[in-house]
Amino acid sequence: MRFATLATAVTLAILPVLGVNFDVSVGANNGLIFAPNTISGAVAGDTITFTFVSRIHSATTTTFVNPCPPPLGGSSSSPDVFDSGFQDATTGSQPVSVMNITTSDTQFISCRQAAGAHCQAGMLLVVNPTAELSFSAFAQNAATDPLQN
Ligand SMILES: *[C@@H]1O[C@H](CO)[C@@H](O)[C@H](O)[C@H]1NC(C)=O
Ligand SMILES: [Cu+2]
Repeated sequence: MRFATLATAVTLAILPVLGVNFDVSVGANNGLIFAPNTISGAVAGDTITFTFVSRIHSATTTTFVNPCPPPLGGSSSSPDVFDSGFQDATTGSQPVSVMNITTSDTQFISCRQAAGAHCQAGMLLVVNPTAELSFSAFAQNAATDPLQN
């Protein structure tokens, strides 16, 4: 018993602190969507695992004000940016891309496919939304953001 307790204590001591993973389906039901389209409670050390399930999409960090095309802005206080690149789910595989969360600030993600047309159509994700920095406000900005040429 004593040995078992000691072994447990040692095992716990050497385990790294594990973050939480959030799973996001990209292009669920063949739609121009991230599902879910908001994530709350994400903190540094957490991850988002994007699984691309239809068409060809990206998950790309962007800004609240100019969501499309994504300027790879990250969050205002974090220089970290993330871009999955274009992931092709049309050939039978479902590519996976993992984003490391490095801040608990609000972060904005969109798909940059079709010169930002997917983004304009609402293919958007907000991490840690607030009352002001909400999904609907972000989507409103996206809908009127000019397309990339
Ligand atoms: C995320 O963190 C892991 C572990 O530190 C690292 O290996 C990986 O390259 C990071 N991924 C990105 C996209 O930065
Ligand atoms: Cu897309």
